[in-house]
Amino acid sequence: MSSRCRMRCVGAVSLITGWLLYSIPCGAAIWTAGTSGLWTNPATWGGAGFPSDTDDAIINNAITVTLDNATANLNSLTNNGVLLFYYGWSNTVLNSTWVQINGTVTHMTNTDQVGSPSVYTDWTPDSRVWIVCSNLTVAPAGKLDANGKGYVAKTPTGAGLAGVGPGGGGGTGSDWAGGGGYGGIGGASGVGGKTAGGPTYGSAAEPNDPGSSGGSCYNYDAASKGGNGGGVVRVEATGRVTVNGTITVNGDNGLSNPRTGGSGSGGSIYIKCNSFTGTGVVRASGGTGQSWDANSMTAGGGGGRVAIVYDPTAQSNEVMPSVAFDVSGGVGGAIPFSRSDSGTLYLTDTRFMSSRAVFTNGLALCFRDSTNWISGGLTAMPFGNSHVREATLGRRS
Ligand SMILES: [Ca+2]
Repeated sequence: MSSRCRMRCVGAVSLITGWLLYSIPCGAAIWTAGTSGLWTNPATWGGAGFPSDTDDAIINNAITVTLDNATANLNSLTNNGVLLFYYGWSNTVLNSTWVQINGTVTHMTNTDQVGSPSVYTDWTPDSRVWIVCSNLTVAPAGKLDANGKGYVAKTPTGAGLAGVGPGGGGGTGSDWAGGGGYGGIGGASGVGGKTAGGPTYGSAAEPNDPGSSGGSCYNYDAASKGGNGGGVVRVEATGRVTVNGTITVNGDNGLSNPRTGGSGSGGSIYIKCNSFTGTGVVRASGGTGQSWDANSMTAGGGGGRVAIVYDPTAQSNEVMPSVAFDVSGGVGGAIPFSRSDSGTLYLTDTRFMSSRAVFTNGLALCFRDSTNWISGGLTAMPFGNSHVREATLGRRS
């Protein structure tokens, strides 16, 4: 049931960020989801309809609302529970002037499992987090979590199975399989690198693809399945995006029992905004490999892709972010050939980094220690494979 806007609309969500005080102005009516269900089902909101243009929507703690179509053009959404984006790549979008994430936002796992690795047009993604807003705030306890929601690995059936997605890892080995690729190449696996990791694909400046899965091993069961790729988070904001919590689209680890599936690659995070700030974590790392025994080493998944695109003038007036970015490739099992490449982090310019940072055509790679941005770049690992590299951006936890 909706109700008229009261003062709590402003007071409950006021934030102080640096010297800036801002709050969510009242919309036309407040709708509160107190029952889990579909966004478009009136029962979710008390039975009298669902949020329409210029309204405020609140999802209560412990309630899951499944977004099954585009929302109206809301004034605000305050999510204290779970907002689940259902299938509908081109129409399932949250439209809201103000978005406050205190709980969890996620999406369905992508379903396409038919196609060839390395053939981009074979793959049709069907679920992602997609937010179109003016201002988005992810509170310290809030999270946009699409870990393992990209392309899903196949269960072994007696033959080696390639990974799923444009960067699916190889699956020809009896005891090992390659990691999925995306922003970075997936790790190869096996003595001499017999089973290849998956390739890179997609855009660094506007990433919008799910991560790919690792391959699955020959003649073993579900316990040797590859890891799924990471999912997709897309934010288009005309104002400020503040990330004090976490945004993660990591690939899953390959399973190892008794043989090994390749790990999944990280997915994509694209944030286009006027300005960006916060103290949280943005991560699209590949899954970590496992070691069952000396003949069974899983490959790591390649890193995903992160792009933060802002207006340089607006950003120059913004509180400097201390967000940690991580697009690392997953570390493989004990055999060093199992390592993978890091992914890509794209930023509009160099202002987030010290003068020591390394840049190539707008692509920035850097580390952050506990207090400062420091330069990083890639470290070549001396294992005789030109694309076997590893890098970590930001802190790992
Ligand atoms: Ca397909």
